[in-house]
Amino acid sequence: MIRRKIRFLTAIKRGDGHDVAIDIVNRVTKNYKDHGIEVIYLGENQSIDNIVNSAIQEDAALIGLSSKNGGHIGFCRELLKLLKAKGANYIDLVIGGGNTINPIKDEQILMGMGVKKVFYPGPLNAAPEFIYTNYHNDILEEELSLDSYAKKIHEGDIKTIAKFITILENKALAEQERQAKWLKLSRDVVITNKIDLDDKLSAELIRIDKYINRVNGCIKQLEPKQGYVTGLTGKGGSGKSTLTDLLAQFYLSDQDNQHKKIAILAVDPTYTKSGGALLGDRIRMSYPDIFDSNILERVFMRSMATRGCPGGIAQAINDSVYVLKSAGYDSIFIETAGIGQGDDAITKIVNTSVFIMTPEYGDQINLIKNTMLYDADIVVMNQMDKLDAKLALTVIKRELHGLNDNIIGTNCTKNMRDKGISLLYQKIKELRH
Ligand code: B12
Ligand SMILES: Nc1nc2c(ncn2[C@@H]2O[C@H](COP(=O)(O)OP(=O)(O)O)[C@@H](O)[C@H]2O)c(=O)[nH]1
Ligand SMILES: [Mg+2]
Repeated sequence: MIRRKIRFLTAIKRGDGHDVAIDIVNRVTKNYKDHGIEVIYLGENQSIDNIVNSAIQEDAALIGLSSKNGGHIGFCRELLKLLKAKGANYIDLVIGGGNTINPIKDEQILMGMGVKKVFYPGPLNAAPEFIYTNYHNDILEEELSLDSYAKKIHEGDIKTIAKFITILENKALAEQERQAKWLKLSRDVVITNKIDLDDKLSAELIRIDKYINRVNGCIKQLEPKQGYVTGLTGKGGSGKSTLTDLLAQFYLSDQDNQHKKIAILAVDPTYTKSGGALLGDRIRMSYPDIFDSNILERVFMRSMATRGCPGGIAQAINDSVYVLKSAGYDSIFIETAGIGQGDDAITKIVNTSVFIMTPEYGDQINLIKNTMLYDADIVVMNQMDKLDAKLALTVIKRELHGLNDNIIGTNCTKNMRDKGISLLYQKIKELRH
C-alpha cells in the first residue's frame, strides 16, 4: 500500500485579514504525524477566481476556507458555482471560523449547498483527522483511466495537466517504494543467503510495477514542443518566489510573448516526520491580482513538495517539465526549495540556472564553499535595498572575475520598476537565443 499525499489548499477570503486561525490550521495539518498532508497556502484576502484557479492547477483534493468577518454563505455559494462551471466540482470545500459562522442556521445552509464540513473552535486536530479519514487512499488502488490524457495534455487542458502532475508525483512515490523494497530484499539476501520473495511481497511489487508502467505508457505518448527551462535557486528567504513572480510579470507584459504560455513549478520542503509540507510560494505571487483573466489563462503554477528528493527539487520535476512542454508551455520556471552550500541539482535539469543570494552569505570562506556560485549561469544579489548589499555585490563580482560576467543586483521592493530585475529578465532571454 502506498498512501496518497493529500493536497489541501487553504485561503482566507477576500476582505478578511484574520489569519491566526488559518495559521494554526496550516501548522497542525502539515505536522500531523505520518499523514503526509501537503498544505498549499494562498494567504489572506483571496478572490474566488484565484482560489478556484489555484485549486485546479494544484489539483487540490479540498479547499479549506477561513472566514471571520461574515459573508461566508455568499462566498461559498459563488465559489462552489465557479468550481462547477469549470467542471472542477471533484474538489471539495470545507470552511472554518468560530464565532462568526452560526453553528445551527449557517451550517445547515452551507452543508445544504455542498460544503463538506464546517469547523469551529475545539480540538486542534479536527481538520487533519477529517482529511485523513476521508481522503487518504492507496495510490495503487486508484483507477487510472489515462486513455484521453495525452490528447488533452496536447490541447493544453489545465485540469488534465494538473491531474497528471499528481499522477507523476504518485509515480515518484511508487518508484521510491519499489527501490526501498528491493534494497531491503537484497540486504536480506546478503545476510541469509537466500531469496525470500514471499507471495505478499511479490504481489505488491507486481502492483507497483504495473502502476509505474501504466504511467510511463502515457508519458511515452506525449510529444514535447520547444520550451525553455529556467531554474531559480538559493537559500530560503533569499527572494526566489518574489523574483519568480516579477519575472512572470515581465514575461506576460513582453510584446514578444503575446500568445505564449508560462509555467511555474515551485518546490518547498517535506517534513520527514509527518511526511507533510507547507507549500507557501503562492503567497508571494501578485501576478493574479495584476493581469486580467485572458492573460492569466497563459499562466500555470504548481507547488511541489520535495518528498524526500535531495537538492531542493522534487523527483517528479523532470516528468512534469516534459508534460508542460507537451502542453505547449514556452517558458518554464522552476523555483527550488531553499538550498544549502552543495546543492546544485537544479543545474542538471534546466537550460539556465539563476543563483539568488542576499548580503548575509557569511564571510569569504563561506562564499567560496558555495558550489552554486560557480555553477550558476547567472548570479543575483537580491535585497539590494539592504545595508551592505552594494559591498556584497562588489565582493561577488571580484570573486567571479574572469569566470562569470552575469552578476546582477536586484531589489524586489521596487517591483517591476527595478532595473536589476528588468536586466535579469533580458539576460535570461538573451541566453535563450
Ligand atoms: C483576534 C481577532 C482580531 C485580530 C486578528 C489577528 C489576526 N492576525 O488574525 C485583529 C485585532 C487584527 C482583528 C481585526 C478585526 N476584527 Co477581529 N476578531 C478577533 C477575535 C477576537 C478572535 C479571532 C481569532 O483569531 N480566534 C482564534 C482562532 C484560533 O479561533 P477560530 O477562529 O475559532 O479558529 C479555530 C476553528 O474555528 C477552526 N478554524 C478556523 N478557520 C478554519 C479554517 C479551516 C479550513 C479549518 C479546517 C478550520 C478552521 O480552527 C481554529 C483552531 O481551532 C474575533 C472574535 C472571536 N471570538 O472570534 C474578532 C472578530 C472576528 N473580529 C471582528 C471584527 C469586526 C474585526 C475588525 C473589522 C475590527 C475593526 N473594526 O477594525 C478588524 C478586521 C480585520 C480584517 N482586516 O479583516 C468581528 C467580526 C464580526 C463579523 N461578523 O463581521 C469579531 C467576531 C469580533 C466581534 N464580535 O465583533 N480581529
Ligand atoms: N527588503 C527586501 N525584501 C525582499 C526582497 N525580495 C524578497 N523580499 C522579502 O523576503 C521574504 C522572502 O521572500 P521569498 O520570495 O518568499 O523568498 P524564498 O524563500 O527564496 O522564495 C519575503 O518577505 C519577501 O517579501 C528584496 O529585494 N528586498
Ligand atoms: Mg519560495
